[in-house]
Amino acid sequence: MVVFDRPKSLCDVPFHYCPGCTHGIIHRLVAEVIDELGIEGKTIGVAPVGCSVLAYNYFACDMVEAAHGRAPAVATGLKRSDPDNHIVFTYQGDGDLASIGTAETVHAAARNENITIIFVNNAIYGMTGGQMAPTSLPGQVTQTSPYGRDTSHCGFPVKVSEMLSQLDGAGYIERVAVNNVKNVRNAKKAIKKAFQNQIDKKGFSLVEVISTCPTNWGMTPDKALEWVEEKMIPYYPLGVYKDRDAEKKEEE
Ligand SMILES: Cc1ncc(C[n+]2csc(CCOP(=O)(O)OP(=O)(O)O)c2C)c(N)n1
Repeated sequence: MVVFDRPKSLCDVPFHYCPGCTHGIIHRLVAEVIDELGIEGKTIGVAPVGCSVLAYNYFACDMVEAAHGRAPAVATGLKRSDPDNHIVFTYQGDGDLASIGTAETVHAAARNENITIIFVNNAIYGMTGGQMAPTSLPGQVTQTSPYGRDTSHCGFPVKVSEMLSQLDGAGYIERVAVNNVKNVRNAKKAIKKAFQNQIDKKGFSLVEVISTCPTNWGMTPDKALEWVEEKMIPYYPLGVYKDRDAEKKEEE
């Protein structure tokens, strides 16, 4: 009996990610969802700039590379060119989505673009060597905040899910984590819903996944998982921030 297998939507190549980085788990969840929904033939992913820039090597579907932060704009074009036959997702880090790409993200949500965004928040710029990100926590030590993020001159983190949930255009926004089995299961449910919403033409869906970067956080993989539980989740509470569908049902 086969109890564990590689999803068809993941290519048979080793990931380049560092030990303890959770990009690999999130890739797997996205691939499992694509398989389960039977959309592998029509799915187009938009790969970002950041550690997951090589996502086009890993997902066995069509992939398009976007300039840093511009994935929601590229996804908009791909989706609108054939809305009935393209299932389009972006896969973006916090530097990508919440810094250089803030405008594209906010306006794609405001327009209620029928796309799915997987937003990987590891509170740091991973690929470029661990600089402070828009989501780095107050007090967090990074390459560019060696004494800890000082909010008096670096300002405060951007809470993407809270911010986007204020927009009438945003359909579904949920924050999840992948630091333990229970959270991984919930993350998969949220990712599946975000793709199903697109199939059902329900509009803009974004899943924020709290992720790890042991290398740039300067931690072992197990300490990084503890840091997610003790520091990140209290600052970025998990849960559904917006579900237009559920709100409509409540009103009825
Ligand atoms: C226009 C532009 N500016 C800056 C860069 C440099 N750059 C590459 S990756 C990156 C940060 C990526 O961080 P994040 O999106 O958080 O993803 P992670 O690597 O942590 O997964 C930056 C600033 C670039 N490639 N293009």
